[in-house]
Amino acid sequence: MNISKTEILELLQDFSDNSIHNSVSGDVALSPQYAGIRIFEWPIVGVSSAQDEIYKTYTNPEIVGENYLNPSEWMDGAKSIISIFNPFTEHIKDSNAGGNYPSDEWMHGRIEGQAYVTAAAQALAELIRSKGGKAMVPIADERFKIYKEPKIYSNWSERHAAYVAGMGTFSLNRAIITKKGIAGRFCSIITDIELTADQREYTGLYDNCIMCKACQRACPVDAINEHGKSHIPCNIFLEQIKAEHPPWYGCGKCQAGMPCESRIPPKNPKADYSTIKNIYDGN
Ligand code: B12
Repeated sequence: MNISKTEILELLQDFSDNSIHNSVSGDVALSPQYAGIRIFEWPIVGVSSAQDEIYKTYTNPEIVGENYLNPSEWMDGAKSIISIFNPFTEHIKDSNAGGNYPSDEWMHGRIEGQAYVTAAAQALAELIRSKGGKAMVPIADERFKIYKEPKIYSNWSERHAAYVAGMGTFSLNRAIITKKGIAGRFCSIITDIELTADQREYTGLYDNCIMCKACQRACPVDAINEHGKSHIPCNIFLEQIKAEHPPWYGCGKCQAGMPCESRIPPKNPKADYSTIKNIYDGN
């Protein structure tokens, strides 16, 4: 059983261009003008090995959490993890830059966008299965769970899989900055096919962040400071938005319009990462 990274990318690009899930349908559009807008551009992909030692550290409560399940716990015989980053279209990003309230388009990106992201990962898993391999999508598995105690985290973290797969590093606001930027959504697939793992072109957790603090200034609820982002005020704000627009919500002011929105910003030799706390206020 063999599948190349080129085949993987081609499938995802084709899905991106042709799936009905990659646009807002008229039935759910928050306003008729959003009907048919495209949600994501073509994705980028990174691969990590299920044997990578970093995965073994993720049950540490200071990294992900004690209920974290490593790739072999999700799937017997796991060999590779494919991490996919789906960058939002310019329309979605531009609509949400500035202000203190998420744009309707961004909220569509959060809700309908997540449906697309899962569907694309499932389509790739299906391709692998059709060729005789095993594949599963953790966030679509019935065991996937988000915990609220002792902090907010899930038993499979897309950002932490992306970090191992060489996709990018964390930022002051803790989201991952990839070569296609920060504004987008991740998904991942665990498979028993052996793909060559990508090299990580970084050594530090925050290497792609230039510590410009633009996200700190943009956060509507002051959740970000020099220590990083406290997930609690961020979560409270998201809950408030959801109560106002069920089931839609989102924020992303720390992503849209930022210097890292669509790329890794040019390095800042003066960036000082020493103030960032890897774990902030227990969250
Ligand atoms: C729960 C959750 C939240 C919680 C926050 C809780 C949290 N802890 O992250 C709330 C509801 C507040 C939230 C908010 C948002 N979220 Co959210 N969220 C998630 C979810 C479901 C799980 C996150 C998780 O488990 N984190 C684990 C914890 C422990 O992470 P952490 O503390 O930040 O990690 C630090 C430590 O691990 C530390 N560290 C210390 N030692 C070491 C050692 C090593 C080796 C490593 C790697 C790290 C490390 O480094 C990390 C960064 O500081 C993921 C989806 C998923 N299944 O992964 C999406 C996800 C993180 N969210 C996402 C987004 C987009 C958002 C929002 C912008 C909302 C929106 N869509 O409009 C906001 C703000 C994002 C931000 N800046 O953080 C995206 C991020 C995309 C990106 N570019 O990175 C994700 C990946 C969803 C997706 N499918 O793409 N989210």
